[in-house]
Amino acid sequence: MTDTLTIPRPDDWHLHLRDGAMLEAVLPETARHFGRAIIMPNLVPPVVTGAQAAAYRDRILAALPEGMAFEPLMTLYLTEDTDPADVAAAHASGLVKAVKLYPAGATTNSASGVRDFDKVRPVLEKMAEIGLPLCTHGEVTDHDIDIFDREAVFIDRVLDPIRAATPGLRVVMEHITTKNAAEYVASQDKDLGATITTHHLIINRNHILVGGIKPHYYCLPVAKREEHRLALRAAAVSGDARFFLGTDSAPHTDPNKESACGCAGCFTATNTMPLLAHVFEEEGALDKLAGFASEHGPAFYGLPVSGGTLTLTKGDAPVQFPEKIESGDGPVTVFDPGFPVYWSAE
Ligand code: OTD
Ligand code: ZN
Ligand code: ZN
Repeated sequence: MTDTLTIPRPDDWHLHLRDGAMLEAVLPETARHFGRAIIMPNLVPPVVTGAQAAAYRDRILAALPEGMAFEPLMTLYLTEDTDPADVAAAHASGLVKAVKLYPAGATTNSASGVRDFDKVRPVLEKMAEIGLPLCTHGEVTDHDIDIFDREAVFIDRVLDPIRAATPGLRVVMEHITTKNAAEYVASQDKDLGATITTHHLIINRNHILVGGIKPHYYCLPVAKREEHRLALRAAAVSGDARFFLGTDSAPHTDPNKESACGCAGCFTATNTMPLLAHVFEEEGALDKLAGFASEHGPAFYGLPVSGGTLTLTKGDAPVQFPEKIESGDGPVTVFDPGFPVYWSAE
């Protein structure tokens, strides 16, 4: 038996491409299936200015293999010194599609993020005025807040106050991992959206910790209890246009993952679309996949749906995805869902 599903070409509304040799290795994995992606700015040093974003976009396009079509949608890394005029110019030129808020220290390469939210108020006000979305890594970093509670506390202490103080600011709560976030987003207006990753629809915290520590399932925000995973699945297949795909595919080499202090990040670019077909089929919601992966994101960002299509095919035998991809920096392990997948994408 073979099932096929054709959807408009999907986009990834949260992606880490890195730079240099890693960029070269991972870019084709995304460009094979996706039309566009929101490119995270957490390089070392971060992409802070419009000029840096333009240079990074050129490096991405230069790394794109001949014959592949892919549009990087650039973002700026918000710092306490970000200049509202530079942000407005980068937006007006069409270069930049969002600004990224990292609470300082929340995740990989976020040391230059925001400590004092009052300092970025002029930038947020400018963004509300010009309709430029704010993407948020929604976790507080207070040492006394348990890591499993950091997303829920961020909503109360940071996100809700910022939105109340900045009417008209469009915000994407990225890579949501809790029922609390799904419920908060669903209870708000259309100025708030949320991305959901592939891996958070598949793993809960037991996958990381039961039977030995699994570094390739460790990412931030860390996967939560099963009830949260189920709430994310319900949101993803709900058809509610505020929820859309952002893989947060975040490559690290195996030595950097399999270490006494392993890096956070799951690399899902290679098999995300087949995994999503599996998940949506399991939920009896294959008809909702086009909305989640291809339509809701562009609608939030005010862009047309990507041109072209992607066809997902379910075969009789499990698909063998590569276990690793090779990069000039070393091997990168591809996310293993832990169950057989019969879907492939082309
Ligand atoms: N989470 N790893 C990374 C970023 C994200 O919070 C994120 O966006 C990374 O490696 O850049 C991760 O686990
Ligand atoms: Zn993040
Ligand atoms: Zn990310």
